[in-house]
Amino acid sequence: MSSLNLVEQSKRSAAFAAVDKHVGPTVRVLGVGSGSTVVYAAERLLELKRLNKLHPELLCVPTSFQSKQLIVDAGLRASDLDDLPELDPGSGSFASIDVTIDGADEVDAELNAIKGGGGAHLREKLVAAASRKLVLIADYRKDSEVLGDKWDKGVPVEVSPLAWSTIKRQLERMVPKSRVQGVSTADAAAAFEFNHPIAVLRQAVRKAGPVVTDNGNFILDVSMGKIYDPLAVEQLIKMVPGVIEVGIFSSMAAEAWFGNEDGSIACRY
Ligand code: ABF
Repeated sequence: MSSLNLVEQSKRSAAFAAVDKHVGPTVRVLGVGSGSTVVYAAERLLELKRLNKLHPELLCVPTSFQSKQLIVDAGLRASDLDDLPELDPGSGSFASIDVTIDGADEVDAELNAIKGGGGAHLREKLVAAASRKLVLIADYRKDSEVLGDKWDKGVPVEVSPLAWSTIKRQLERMVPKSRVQGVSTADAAAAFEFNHPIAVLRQAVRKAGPVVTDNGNFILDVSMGKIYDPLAVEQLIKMVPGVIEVGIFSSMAAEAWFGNEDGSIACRY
């Protein structure tokens, strides 16, 4: 009987299934996400490396300091995103990564995701955008119908420290209709549940003061209830001057793998 508890076992099952399906001898460049579920993906990569089931020159692109440590500890080679050539020069795609495997804080029925609970969503989104395919892995607590239904810590928004309180005020004036939809209030469907979002500066747990990301920025966690139109909300937040990146990944994931409470595995695609 595994010594892992139910949640950890479900993370591990999802991670192993996704790696086994997507990472084999033909994958030359792999994006490696951040968080605790990806730790199990790195465990499986180490096993596959030992079994000689990985490309001998596999390059891994990290999404955070933690991610790079996972790559190094698995005995794999790390590469920066900008050091990689396009995979399909002359095509419509600028992808330089075959596939990226990353965690998530919540995934809805249409594969939209909230990411950034760990504060790495800027690099995660850059790596995801440069990938032919983004595959999410998560435990059953992240499997949701609509964003904001299970994840109650708000949407992580990386912002410039220069004007974080001004940005906070602007985000809290967002309205769920009209300006979001670009049509009159009467016609617009609400993009999110609350009448106005609540933005909270993420504080560091041990030392007094705000969390500072790997990129030297602050994070506002923006609660707005259920998010009915992730793309509209992502775009609206992104438009606020000083917002660096939003932890809503609208329509970026090709698949999401979940470990279920009963030990089974589910793949949404
Ligand atoms: C990273 O890991 C973040 O985007 C996301 O917030 C977090 C998920 O963490 P965990 O896998 O520990 O649940 O991918």
